[in-house]
Amino acid sequence: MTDFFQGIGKIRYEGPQSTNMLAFRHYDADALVEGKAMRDHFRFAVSYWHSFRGTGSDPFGPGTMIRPWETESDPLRMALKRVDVAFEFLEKLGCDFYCFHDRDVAPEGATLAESNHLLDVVADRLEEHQKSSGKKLLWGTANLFSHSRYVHGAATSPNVESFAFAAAQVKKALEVTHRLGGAGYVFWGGREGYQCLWNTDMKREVDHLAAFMHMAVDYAKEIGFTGQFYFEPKPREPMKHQYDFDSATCINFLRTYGLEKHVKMNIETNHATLAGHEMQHELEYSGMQGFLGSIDANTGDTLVGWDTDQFPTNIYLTTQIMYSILKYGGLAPGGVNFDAKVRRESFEPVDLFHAHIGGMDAFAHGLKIAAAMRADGRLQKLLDERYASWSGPLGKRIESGSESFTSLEKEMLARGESTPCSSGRQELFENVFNTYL
Ligand code: XLS
Ligand code: NI
Ligand code: NI
Repeated sequence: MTDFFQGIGKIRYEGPQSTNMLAFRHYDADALVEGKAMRDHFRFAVSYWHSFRGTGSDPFGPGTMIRPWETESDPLRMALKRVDVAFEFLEKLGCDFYCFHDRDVAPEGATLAESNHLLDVVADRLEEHQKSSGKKLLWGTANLFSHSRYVHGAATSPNVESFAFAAAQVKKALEVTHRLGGAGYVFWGGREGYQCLWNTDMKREVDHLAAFMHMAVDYAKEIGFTGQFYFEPKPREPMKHQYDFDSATCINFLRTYGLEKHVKMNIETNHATLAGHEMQHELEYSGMQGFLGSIDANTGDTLVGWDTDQFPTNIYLTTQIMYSILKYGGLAPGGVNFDAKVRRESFEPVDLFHAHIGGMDAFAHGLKIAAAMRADGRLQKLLDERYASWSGPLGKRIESGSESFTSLEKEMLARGESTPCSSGRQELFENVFNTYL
């Protein structure tokens, strides 16, 4: 193996007592939880864009990252070398998957044909590494937001050729994802939204977005790509309003345009926060509708109002997430992708390890707690008690659809008044939750 991350060996599970910070305390890949290996619960992925293309730049200053391997001046040679770095990282970390945008892994050429060629060359290298390491592609996607041709959006651009170029770009990204055995493909809206409604034909734009997705679904069928499509909600940033606002909005869009059989949600924590929701809300909403597909694991900062994409370390959060994921039967073929970046101030290569180890451990810890909560069932019992009246004869008749306004009026005229409500016991529920932490 190469040795770009000098002095760092394979990260191993050492258990909760370990004081070695380059070891896992909770993530034990083959350990079984609810009869399933941890690695299969999570299907952890590293985001190529943040970890291998992130420079640490922000609106106030340039990049700060020290990446000793960034030495090649030729963009293609550098792209190929970076693949070696990325796979060394995956192997040392013991992470099974990665995710990429087309333009993260390969440089953009002067023409579409040239860009496609460059992507093919890099895909060869990715394929070689996948074969020799056993690492896999969780999902691929296309960058439809950085280039100036997408200044007004891609699938929702008022410029038809931006739409057409984006279609060609996604066609290629799908081919490469398919060739690399990708388990999925993500649509994140990028600049699909608006800054001002006076200059925006919203109906036309949203119709175009749907047409675009249908073309992707059709093309996947044509080439035999059977991976799962995902739609990733985000309410704003860079646009004032993005059409993929939150799960409820996305699911409504998919159903309206007949895409519901083909596309599920890829839920990201920081995007949920931006939408004014908790991650748990987004997971529950998608899960109850049968649209929970995959997650982008990160977290925001309540004191900073933008998408800070921080690594998740909060056990309370990861427990909530894993509780919902277990409830809805797991994520596969989706997984837990660290769409997260090390802080601008954390500029050394070793910080990439600390960040991912911490995230994986926080999730593994959360999984153990969530499984213990489910095994013991105290919280579920309290929840069932709260809804106990619905398990009586009247509730059963309503839930099975055999009651009407008229029959219910008759029932309540006879009863006179409803029985008093019982306490919601929110504090008790919260206290019970804390007993597991
Ligand atoms: C940006 C998104 C992006 C998608 C992939 O905010 O999270 O990284 O996950 O295009
Ligand atoms: Ni994301
Ligand atoms: Ni994000």
